[in-house]
Amino acid sequence: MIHLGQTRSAMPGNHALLTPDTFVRAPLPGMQRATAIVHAAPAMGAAFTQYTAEFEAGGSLGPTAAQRFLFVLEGELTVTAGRKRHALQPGGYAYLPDDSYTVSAVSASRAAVIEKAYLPLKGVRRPKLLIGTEAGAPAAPLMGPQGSDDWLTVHKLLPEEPAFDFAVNTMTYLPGATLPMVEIHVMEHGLLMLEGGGIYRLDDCWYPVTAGDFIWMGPYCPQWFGALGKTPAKYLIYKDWNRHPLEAA
Ligand code: UGY
Ligand code: MN
Repeated sequence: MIHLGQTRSAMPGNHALLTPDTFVRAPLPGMQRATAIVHAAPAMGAAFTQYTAEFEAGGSLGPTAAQRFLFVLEGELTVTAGRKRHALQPGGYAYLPDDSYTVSAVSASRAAVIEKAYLPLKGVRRPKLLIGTEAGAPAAPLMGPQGSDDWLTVHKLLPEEPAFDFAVNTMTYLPGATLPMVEIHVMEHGLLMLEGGGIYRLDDCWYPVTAGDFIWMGPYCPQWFGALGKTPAKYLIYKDWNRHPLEAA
């Protein structure tokens, strides 16, 4: 197919929409039989890195100096810590506080990976290894200015403890559900569309979005979403969290 230079991808400054037709794969240092599509990185102004890791059977991630969050999209991964092994299937996730863990693929797999330098908080201990599943994570309707909205469910994948300096949630919208307000906030977001689609407002642009798309929202980027179609729309969303803006700057 000839694209004639057309794409839905856009990078106007304080946000980015990156669609699969523009993804470029390149291994990160230390990856074995695996490659990465780097969606968000300091080069674009983000204070974190997010990529999709694609593994062959037996493939593995390289080391990182940062804390790491993994969410399995397809296949099966093993997180090894000393003699302990944790199997992660689709919807399974892991928070790895440091580099003492290896991540390898049992079969051909894909995972969303988020990496961020840890911001310590005085008097608070760093978080430990955490393994979970989306289905087992606490779920609640989103609270908006008019109260809660049962059409929009949030699964909080990380505990709401000050030790964590970021949050990762899934948000599931029934068809027709919307964010209850245009949000403008200091936190940035990395967002991977997992299912369905709709319209995302980012700053003063309205974009059609669908499963597989990635969105980065910089601090204070106006944002709103409405789900379209006959099936729910779901996304995985990262935000920096629990830290004073003066510390994070
Ligand atoms: O957590 C959030 O800020 C979330 N409600 N933002 C979003 O979905 N764009
Ligand atoms: Mn938001």
